[in-house]
Amino acid sequence: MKKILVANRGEIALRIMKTVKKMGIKTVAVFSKADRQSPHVTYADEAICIGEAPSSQSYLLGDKIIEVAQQLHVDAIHPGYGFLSENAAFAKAVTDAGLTFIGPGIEAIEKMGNKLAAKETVKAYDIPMVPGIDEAITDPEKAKTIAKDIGFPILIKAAAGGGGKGMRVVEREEDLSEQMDRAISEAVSAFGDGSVFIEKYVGSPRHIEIQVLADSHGNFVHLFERECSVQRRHQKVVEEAPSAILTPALREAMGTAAVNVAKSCNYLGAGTVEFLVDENHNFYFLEMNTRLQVEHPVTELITQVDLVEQQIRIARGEKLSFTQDDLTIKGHALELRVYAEDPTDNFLPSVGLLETYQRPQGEGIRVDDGYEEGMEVPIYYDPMLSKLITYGDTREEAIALMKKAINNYQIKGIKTTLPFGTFVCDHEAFISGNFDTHFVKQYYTPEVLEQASQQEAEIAALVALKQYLEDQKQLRVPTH
Ligand code: MV4
Repeated sequence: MKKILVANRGEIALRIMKTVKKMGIKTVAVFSKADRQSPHVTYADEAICIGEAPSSQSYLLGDKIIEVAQQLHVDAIHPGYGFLSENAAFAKAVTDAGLTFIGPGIEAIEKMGNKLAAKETVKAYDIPMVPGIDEAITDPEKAKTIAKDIGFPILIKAAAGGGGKGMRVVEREEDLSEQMDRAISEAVSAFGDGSVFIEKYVGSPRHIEIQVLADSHGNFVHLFERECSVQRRHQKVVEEAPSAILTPALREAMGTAAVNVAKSCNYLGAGTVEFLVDENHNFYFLEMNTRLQVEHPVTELITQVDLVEQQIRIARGEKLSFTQDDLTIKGHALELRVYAEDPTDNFLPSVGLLETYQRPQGEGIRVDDGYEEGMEVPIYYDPMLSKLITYGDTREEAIALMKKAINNYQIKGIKTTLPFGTFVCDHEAFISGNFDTHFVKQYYTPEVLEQASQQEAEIAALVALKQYLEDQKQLRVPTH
């Protein structure tokens, strides 16, 4: 493999290229007209403009990207996350064009892309799943029987769904048929597939996922967990590794289950198996993500494994150079997603000119980003500006470092979720580890940030006043 094209933009394109370059492989960037000045473009050995700013006219143009790859004699395509990364048709087109898709096979993408197909695929492996049904349902009467059997509250989910779309909690039997109609029509309009199914609703779950790697020689390992329970409307905000609540025994049980999920679909490369964990520490398989995830850096820090390097080695047909027994957890890592959003105004996107942009630096601090001072943050894409990642010996150390790093991050010109990160790190529930997926909804109001910034302003005013009085004293010293 001599040349890799990265079919993505922003921080992840840059992060992938850094490893590609480190491995002595040439990099090709593709970019839209809105990203001409982006670091991922200037960093690459070669860069080609593939279209207009909207991703439907650039980063989602699979055929165009493959055409560029062939013209530039590229060997492989890394899709990053989002865009074409979990598009089986794209993976197939890449392979059909004689190129290597850095990711799993087409069947694994297809099977894991549909929740019902995923349940079917893992059936033979005895993976714990939330009580429920494993086939699509349309008849409200049948649904009623099943729901009563499972016991309310139940959750209606779309088979093709993701990110919570098409999900409906139903508390009472009399609401079921109406909620089912809604779920079906939501699923049709969002995914073009109205298949829905029913599960027992887990009321206060934690979202814990396991990173896996699989090579083409039949070797599978897991790289422990990431806790992603701090999220807002299905958008993750803070992730960490390891989780504050997993015991070694539970970690091993979940790791084994994750590896079995990967085996069930003949997985290849890096993947993530998502679980819900309830109050009694029962875990249930939710779905598998067949891509490199946004939050992969926390796993890299605690395992000292470069996941992108592993993806490339696996795609080249190499055997994994380590076994499960070689892997251990060292230290604790936290990641804060810094969004260009205003946390005091309902997380409204805040795009525009990055007048000041200075990263925090120092030991235990990693910043994965795709912007520089003076750049415009475009409205066309995901509003994530950067990932602020800290690493320490303990969870307490990682949290303390995160607070310091947030304070040393200088961003002017746009609003960001940095103050929201401080709110999380200062919250008793987060510090104690006693939180679930309802954390943000449960504890966050814009007022808590305004109070915090009000307090900060008062302290600043007092400091200024003290200095002023000191200066006055000095001035009063007689000069003759
Ligand atoms: C659930 C659940 C409770 N019970 N399934 C949300 C997105 C999709 N990946 C699965 N999701 C959930 N499935 C049962 N049976 C609660 C959620 C859920 C959630 C899961 C992970 C992270 C954040 C979440 C926020 C709300 C609901």
